[in-house]
Amino acid sequence: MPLEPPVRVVRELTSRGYNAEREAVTLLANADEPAAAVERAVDIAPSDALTLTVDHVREAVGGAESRGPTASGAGGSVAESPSGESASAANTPSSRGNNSHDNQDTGGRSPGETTGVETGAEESTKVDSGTGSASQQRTRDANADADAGHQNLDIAGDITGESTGTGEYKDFVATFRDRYERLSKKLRGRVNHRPTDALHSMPGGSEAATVGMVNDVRSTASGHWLVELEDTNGVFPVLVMKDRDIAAHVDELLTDEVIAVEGSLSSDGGILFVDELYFPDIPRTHEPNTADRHVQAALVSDVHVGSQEFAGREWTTFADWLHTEEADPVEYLLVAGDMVEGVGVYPGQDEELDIVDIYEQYETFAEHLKDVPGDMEIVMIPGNHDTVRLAEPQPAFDDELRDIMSAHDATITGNPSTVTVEGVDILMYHGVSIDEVIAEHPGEDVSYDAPHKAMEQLLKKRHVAPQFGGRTRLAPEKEDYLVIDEVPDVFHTGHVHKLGVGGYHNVRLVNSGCWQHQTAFQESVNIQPDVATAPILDLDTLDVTVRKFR
Ligand code: D5M
Ligand code: FE
Ligand code: ZN
Repeated sequence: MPLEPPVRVVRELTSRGYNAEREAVTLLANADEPAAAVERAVDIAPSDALTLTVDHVREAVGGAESRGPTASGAGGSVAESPSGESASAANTPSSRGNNSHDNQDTGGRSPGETTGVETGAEESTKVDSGTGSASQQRTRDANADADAGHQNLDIAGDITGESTGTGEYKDFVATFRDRYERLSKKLRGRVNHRPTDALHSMPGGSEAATVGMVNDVRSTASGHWLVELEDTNGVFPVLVMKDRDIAAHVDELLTDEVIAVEGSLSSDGGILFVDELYFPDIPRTHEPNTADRHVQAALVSDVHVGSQEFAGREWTTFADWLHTEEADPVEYLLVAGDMVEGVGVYPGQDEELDIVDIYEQYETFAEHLKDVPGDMEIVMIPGNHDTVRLAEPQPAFDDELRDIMSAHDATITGNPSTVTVEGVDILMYHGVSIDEVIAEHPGEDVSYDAPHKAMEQLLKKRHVAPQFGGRTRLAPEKEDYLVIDEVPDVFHTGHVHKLGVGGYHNVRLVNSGCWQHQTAFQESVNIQPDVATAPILDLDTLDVTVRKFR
């Protein structure tokens, strides 16, 4: 049993401005005189060191003084750990790792159909795959060098440093042209498509198909749906009859998304009667990548430091838990935007600010980040409350903010970005368009209580923010960075402050909750935020365990 709980050691180090590797904390907590060991380790560490390493501590405590963590009773070393709850969303996508089971038929049950999140279980009954605490001792020494260089992290699709848009009309044309090109490519194989100008010259009554961007959706006097599709050659009206099954899909349409339709031309050739409607979608056969060892990532977002409602106590509980043996496999922390509350984001927001200076907000956020084990890899993208341009794609934090948040040497990238962690492709997107998908979607299945259902819609449309001109602000760029070109293995969003875990065609979907208690606005619209929940993703199975820290 350690003489000093690791969390107390962490506090002590944090108060002296140090971040520490978990192994270092364990060693200190197990030293004969932890307080003295902390003193010596701090003395030994160079004054410009941000992270206290195992080597510093070894030097401080000397080989003989340190005892390994006890194998018995994990509870002993987590004396101040949360009485958290956990639940598992199992039923994973099939693995294609080295040890993958042969061509399993995944056709029957996609994770989306089978995954549920139960949040009632006690921590003691958690569904964590049965690894005993004795075997959970951190053995990361061997990996220390690898950890240092972000070897297991790769970034793609990041706008940072690539922005060329000037906001002029011609830039928007380029963005939309690129969107059309890339999404129509995904649809062209499925229909024998004709450009809109060719449709105009086909004889009435012909069978025809086209791929277009949705310009407008209207209902006719008799209740049918008239959809105007646009391609690079012009526009063409198509009609979906209200009694057809596909009419349900019309309700899901957002303007500016790209679809394909197939049917027959009217006798005068002026309109296409639709028999089939296709979304770019992702294939059901997607086989997700998985890590080849047991390693986990905590997927969080919406920390909102600086808000009076920031759940600081709960964040601390979470950070403390990350120092426990139980959290040993959690080597990555992904933060999907809204690090801070920001200033002037919504009318009247200043009345709910705890910290009014934006830089002070980031400084305080950085302090909270220091509570997280120093050897965790952190990835951050901005959200709509952060200090980067609001229009998407959002570039990563600038140098000044990076400096403020430098303690962890985090990977700081744009919104959206695809982050490859241990071979698993995770599409991170803050999630402003989720508000829009929920607002526009007719059915009750897509709601704030099921944000992952809105995420399914985004995957189906192969675009993280299909609709232009609504809540989601888009920046014109040479390319459309918001197209979901490659199928991710995991889609991670936040923004709506509601927890959602699901799956769609073998892609794991996670919408993080938040670290901000209910705001006056949320109260006015009756949104109950999911505060202090941390979905923990198994990178080797893509299972998710939801942990609560309140
Ligand atoms: O967004 C948190 C959630 O609350 C998201 O669904 C938007 C919504 N929200 C919060 N405040 C407002 C106001 N004032 N108007 C409209 N929608 C709002 P977040 O990005 O954390 O503010
Ligand atoms: Fe938020
Ligand atoms: Zn947000």
